[in-house]
Amino acid sequence: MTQPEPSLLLLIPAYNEEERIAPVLVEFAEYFQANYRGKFQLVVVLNGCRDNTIGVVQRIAAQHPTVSAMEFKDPIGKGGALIEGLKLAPLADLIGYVDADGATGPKAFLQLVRLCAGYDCVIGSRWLPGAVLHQSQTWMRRFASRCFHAVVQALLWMNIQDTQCPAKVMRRTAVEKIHGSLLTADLAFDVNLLYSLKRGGFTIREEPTEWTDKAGSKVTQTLMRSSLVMFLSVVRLRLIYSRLYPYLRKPLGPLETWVYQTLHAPRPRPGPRPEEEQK
Ligand SMILES: Nc1nc2c(ncn2[C@@H]2O[C@H](COP(=O)(O)OP(=O)(O)O)[C@@H](O)[C@H]2O)c(=O)[nH]1
Ligand SMILES: [Mg+2]
Repeated sequence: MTQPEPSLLLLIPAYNEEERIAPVLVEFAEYFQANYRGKFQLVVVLNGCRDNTIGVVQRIAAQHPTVSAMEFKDPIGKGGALIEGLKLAPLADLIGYVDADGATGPKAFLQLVRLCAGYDCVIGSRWLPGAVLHQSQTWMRRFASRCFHAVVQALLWMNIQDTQCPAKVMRRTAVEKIHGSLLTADLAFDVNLLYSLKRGGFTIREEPTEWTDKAGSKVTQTLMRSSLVMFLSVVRLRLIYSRLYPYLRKPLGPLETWVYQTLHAPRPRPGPRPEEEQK
């Protein structure tokens, strides 16, 4: 008899996704029901949606009991939504996330899940040889992505080619250990997550994945502003882990509030107090 597989919780952050999310939820629910020999739960984490994403998710959830939703009224951002979703980590052995637009399909995600047997975290990569891009991002997005990668590498030295691919899966133990150090609510959340895992001594495997860029991205519509916010969040992360941070924490507080408010970006969680151990 074949061994059961670890229980799996898949989070999907969603903001105004009523047009794109339904087929993705059905595809994941059906694929995992047919192909996964462990408990599977899919939780959509919504916040501040101005459309009927919640209605669409509830309709699918009524037909597929593995699907459910968590909704937050405040504009907590994609990172903020994932920080909330990751609080559900005790529900499963493995916790992962993908985007609501189906850029990563269930088959590609399951490949990452199965690799997680040997690592604490497995992340999909669009920039490693072997990646299959059925539809690439626009050249502007790819250019922005490589500039961002250069900044992340220069400041944090993680040697990860694609920190931003939203196809990641982690062991519960790793998520629980680092959750308190997840402070970034915007799209640089992934960098914060990976940096915390590295600092915690957890193993990360970057694996070429299959990817189809989808129309309807909200990030592309606000690329300049999103990129600036992400850049500032990576600099902030660097500062938080610098020796100077105990002296910078106080003066930076009001500046941070002003910057994120001015840029209409979700506010990060406050950095650790000097007496708190930096994890
Ligand atoms: N919960 C939540 N999800 C968000 C927010 N902003 C973006 N997302 C989700 O993040 C994912 C990526 O967004 P998308 O516009 O496709 O960006 P792209 O694929 O990077 O171009 C999608 O699942 C969005 O619904 C947000 O503020 N809150
Ligand atoms: Mg997308």
